[in-house]
Order: sequence, then structure tokens, then C-alpha cells
Amino acid sequence: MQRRLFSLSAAAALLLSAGMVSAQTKWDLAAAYPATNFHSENLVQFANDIDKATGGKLKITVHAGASLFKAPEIKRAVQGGQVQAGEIIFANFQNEWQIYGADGLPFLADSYDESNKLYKAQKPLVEKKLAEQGMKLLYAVAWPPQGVYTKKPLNSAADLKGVKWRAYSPATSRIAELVGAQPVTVQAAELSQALATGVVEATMTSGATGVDSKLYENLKYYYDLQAWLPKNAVLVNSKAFDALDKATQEAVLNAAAQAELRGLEASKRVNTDSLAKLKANGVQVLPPPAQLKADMKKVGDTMQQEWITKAGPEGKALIDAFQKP
Ligand code: PCA
Repeated sequence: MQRRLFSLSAAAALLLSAGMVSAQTKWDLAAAYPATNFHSENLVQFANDIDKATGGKLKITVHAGASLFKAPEIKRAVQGGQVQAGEIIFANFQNEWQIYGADGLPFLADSYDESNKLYKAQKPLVEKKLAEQGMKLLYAVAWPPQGVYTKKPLNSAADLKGVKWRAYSPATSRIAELVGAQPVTVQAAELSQALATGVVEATMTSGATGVDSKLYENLKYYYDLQAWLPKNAVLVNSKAFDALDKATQEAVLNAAAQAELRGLEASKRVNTDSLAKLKANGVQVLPPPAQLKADMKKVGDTMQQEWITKAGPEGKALIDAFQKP
């Protein structure tokens, strides 16, 4: 009897310690932008919120600056389970599925309000696609509006002919083609280097990335076109998420909802702050000249038409949902 009691309690102790081991889950989260970028800071707070809410049961380590995977590789890494979670920019994946690229098109949704509306229309489609791909969307946050950085002043798109144009997405490459610039795809993590070596003479991005990558050291003009607000999205591998207990899943979803709201406010704040920082660093931050704006709108029209043709019925459904009053 004594022996049996002993072995029972030993078994219980073993189970308990096994339980303690499996009670803590560790995730890595791959991110592509610098640690000081507002998206990355938001990710760290997201991870801290989850740590607190779960009493340390789910620990997420954020790997910023493309230190685990390069920006275009993160989606596949999350899908394949090489990393449990990751942050991507939807616009990078337009060639895979046009709907991912909707928020990367010039002048389709060109303010925070429009961008929110577009997100609402995109979200159910994207969630369904990601679920098919074995992933779950946790939250998404828009970058600040995109403008043009150049070395020389611009009057019209014709001034961009032959210029070495840094692109980060299929859409930003297409802009270069349409204005006769020379596109070269460089992700944010390599942008400073590309500028220093003269591979890049112009780009379209946000004030935020202008500050992150110190674009002001090489590019002295910023035309605040406010052409689109591409979104970053935080994804998790579905199997990793499903393996969590219900309470932990709830904690992740709650923290994600808060991160989405907090991220949007941060984006707006960073937009204002970064334009001021560009000026302080000698950049002429200018409204686009009328001809440049008209030319870029035309580029946007062409690209929206190309997009709708490729995106088919899903694209039409998205635009209808987006334009519904
Ligand atoms: N910064 C990122 C994407 C959009 C943005 O504002 C970049 O330039 O790569």
C-alpha cells in the first residue's frame, strides 16, 4: 500500500512538472523594420501585454530589423512554422494575390480615414485567404502616407526619367516603370546602405522610414503626396495559435485589438513628428507641385485599372465594399 501511494505521488509529481514545462509557451516573432520604428515598438508592447495578461504563460520574443528573416520571407516562414509569428507588409505580396496589394495602390485610399475603410473591406477577404494558408491575422497598422524623396527638385513626373528609384513592393516598381525611372527593389533593412552606395536616387515611402533610414543624408526633397498608406500585418501560424489554451488565445486576441488601435495612433503621431524631423535635418518638405500631382494621379488611375483587371471578381467585391457609403 505504502509503495503504491509513493509511486502514485511520484507519478503526480512527474505529471505536475511536465505540466509546468508545457505551461510556458515561447514564440518568436519575425519583423523587418528597425527596433526603433513605431511598428516594432508596438510589437514589443504587444508581447509585453500578452506576457502580463497570461502571467508569463506565453512569452513572445520580437526579432526586429529583419534579423530572423528578410521582409519578403517572413510570410512563408510563418506559414511553414519556421517561426510562430511575424509582421509583414501586405503590399509585398500583391503578385501572389492582388487583394494583398490593394492598400499599396496610389490614390485608392489616401488618408487615414480612407485607409481604415479599405482595411474593413479587405479584412474578411484577407482573413479567409490567410486561414487557407494556415495563418491567422492578429492585427494590422497603416504606415504614414507615402511621398516622394529625391535628390533634385521635381516639377513633374518627367523629372523622374532615368532616375534610380528604390521600390519596396510590386506597386512601387510599377510606379517607376510608368514614370520612366529605373526600379530597384530594396527593403527597408538595406535602404541606408543602398543610398550610401549610390544605388538609389529616389524612393516613395513615409516620413517614418525617411527618419529610420536617415534618408535626409542623401535625399534633400520630400514631396508630401500622401498617395497611399500601406499596412503592416501581424500573422501567427494557425497551429501555434490553436495549441494555446482558450484563456491564452483570448489574451492574444485582446492584446492584438489594443495593438491595432495603439498602432494607428502611433502612426498618426509619427507622421507629424517625422516630417518635422526631416525638416530639422535639412530636407525641404514640400506639397507636390500641381503637375507632379496630376501626373502621379494618372499613374494611380492606370495602376488601379491594371489591378482591377487582375483582381477579378474578388477585386470588384473589395472595391464595392470599400465604396459603400
Ligand atoms: N516604409 C516601408 C514601407 C512603407 C513605409 O512607409 C519601406 O519604405 O520599406
